[in-house]
Amino acid sequence: LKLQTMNLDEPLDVIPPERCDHPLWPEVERVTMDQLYYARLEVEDTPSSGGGNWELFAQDGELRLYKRELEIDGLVCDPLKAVHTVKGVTAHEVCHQFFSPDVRFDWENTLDSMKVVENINPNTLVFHQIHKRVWPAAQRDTVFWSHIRKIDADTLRTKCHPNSTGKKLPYNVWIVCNNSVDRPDVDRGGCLRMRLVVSMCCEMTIDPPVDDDAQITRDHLRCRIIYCSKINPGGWAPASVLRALYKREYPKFMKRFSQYCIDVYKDKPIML
Ligand code: 16C
Repeated sequence: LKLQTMNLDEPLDVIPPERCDHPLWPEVERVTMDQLYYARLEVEDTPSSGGGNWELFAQDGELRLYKRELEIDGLVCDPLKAVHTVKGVTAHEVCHQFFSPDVRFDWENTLDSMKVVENINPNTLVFHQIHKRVWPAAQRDTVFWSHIRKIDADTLRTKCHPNSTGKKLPYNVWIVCNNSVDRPDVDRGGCLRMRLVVSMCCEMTIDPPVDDDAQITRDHLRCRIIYCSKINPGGWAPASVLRALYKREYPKFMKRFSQYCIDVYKDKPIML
């Protein structure tokens, strides 16, 4: 039985991904695990392990945003890492809202249009998005696969944090990974095609701890959101406009999206 024909009501975390025979699947596996590792490296970790060299550019309460300046062929491609801690929501809930096409327009304000162009399996979709035009640059579009998964405790212990063994393990971790895919068949409609690698990694802790999951209420939930992005604008865009734009827009996005998740779930049963 192929995943494409499976019941969409099946909980996402019990779908064995290795059963997928889509040609993109090995890339989905590899990039998602790489992004999980990259996201969970602390900003102070050494450059040789993939961390370090981050420059704090915005801070507001628990929210911190870091950038690295990078230009490729004269285009600004600065990697971004944003870290936020929010209360009252689970890692699963936050990732579900970030992944689900049904609610994309409820929190995403960079879009003119969004379409699911392929359904790889219930936890992996291919999106085509046309973003709002930013003057004076040309309008951009993106085509990317988006994958959501729960990271089990064994994977966390053995693969994810070889250099921070003393650290308390989260109750669970969920990740959504978005990665550009070559799809010349998807009409650009006159846009320049941007390339991106984006991840939202959520680590959840129960604070204070409980003896039994049945005792968990929303007051116990702490969700650490690590949002990473690497975007190549794909063609001419003035560096100063681009840097001013992301410095203003990423903090707004992190605050808007996390508040949106809190509001959606505040009176709903907990989705662990
Ligand atoms: O991750 C986010 N959303 C996901 C679901 O939609 C998905 C999409 C990511 C693409 C976001 C890029 C939007 C750019 C719009 C216009 C670019 C015009 C360039 C010309 C400017 C002179 O993963 C949440 C996304 C939150 C976005 C915050 C706003 C960022 C603005 C700057 C983006 C360009 C960075 C380029 C490299 C430094």
